[in-house]
Amino acid sequence: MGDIRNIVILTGAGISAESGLRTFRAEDGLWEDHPVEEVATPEGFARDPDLVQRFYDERRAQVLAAQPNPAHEALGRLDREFSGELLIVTQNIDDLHERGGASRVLHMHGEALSAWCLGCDARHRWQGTLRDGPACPSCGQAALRPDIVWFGEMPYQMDRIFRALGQADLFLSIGTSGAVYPAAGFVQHAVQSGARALELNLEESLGSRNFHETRLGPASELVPAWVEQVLGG
Ligand code: BV8
Repeated sequence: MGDIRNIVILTGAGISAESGLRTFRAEDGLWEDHPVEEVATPEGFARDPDLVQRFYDERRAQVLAAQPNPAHEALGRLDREFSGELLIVTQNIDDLHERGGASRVLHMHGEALSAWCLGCDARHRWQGTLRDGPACPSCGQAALRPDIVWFGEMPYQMDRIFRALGQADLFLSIGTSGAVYPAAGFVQHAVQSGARALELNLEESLGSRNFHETRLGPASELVPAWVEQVLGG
């Protein structure tokens, strides 16, 4: 692994599963009899804002109650000790990568602990409820929505992500089913740009065929072992 100078890591709900945050597949994508795709959309928010605000209030509270697991902490160690280029692109809206010690983290689908004002476009760190229409700290309007990328919305910082994928010599995917685009297409882009592709997941994913190697098992075991291999190697 000595020749690895530029790593891009994509993480999904599976890396936070052992921290007690449920994955989408485990939930069968349902919440109060609504498919997540229905709740996590601008149309769903327009149709029933209180239902959607309750959904994210609940996710926000779960994130605050969760703790990073050994997989998050191993990536924190990698971030501190790996001297090359590193970018952790996460689909997750929790802050467990940061609390696990990583700093080079990009939340492509937004963050549960951030609120976005539709009145003035400001974003604010937010831990409480958004249900009762709190005033935006910047403009005072009651126009705050979860700072989350919903289905049909453009994920954040796509240009930066594709630049990193084009320069990576290792693309690592951890705990994602490969069901959601554009994240699910990142591996092909990285491989076309010459990167080696490694997948760490509990089970075969929809994208496993795109990887040079897939290791099956829980992230809390596979990720620390891989970090040791990269840093020790
Ligand atoms: C966009 C925030 C365009 C919300 C999320 C038809 C075909 C192809 C694409 C589409 C289509 N129809 C629509 C689309 C596009 C759509 C899409 O891909 N839909 C899917 C359902 C087909 N994508 C979008 O809409 C995206 N935007 O395309 O914009 C555009 C263009 C121009 C201008 C404007 C817009 C936006 C997608 C983002 C949606 N928001 N999250 C929230 O979190 O509440 S997606 C959400 O679901 C997550 O963020 C994540 O991305 C996804 C779930 O995926 P995973 O993270 O992989 O989680 P999952 O549960 O599926 O899998 C967990 C894995 O972990 C499993 O494999 C399991 O085995 C493993 N695991 C479990 N335990 C462990 C483990 N592994 C290791 N250790 C363990 N212990």
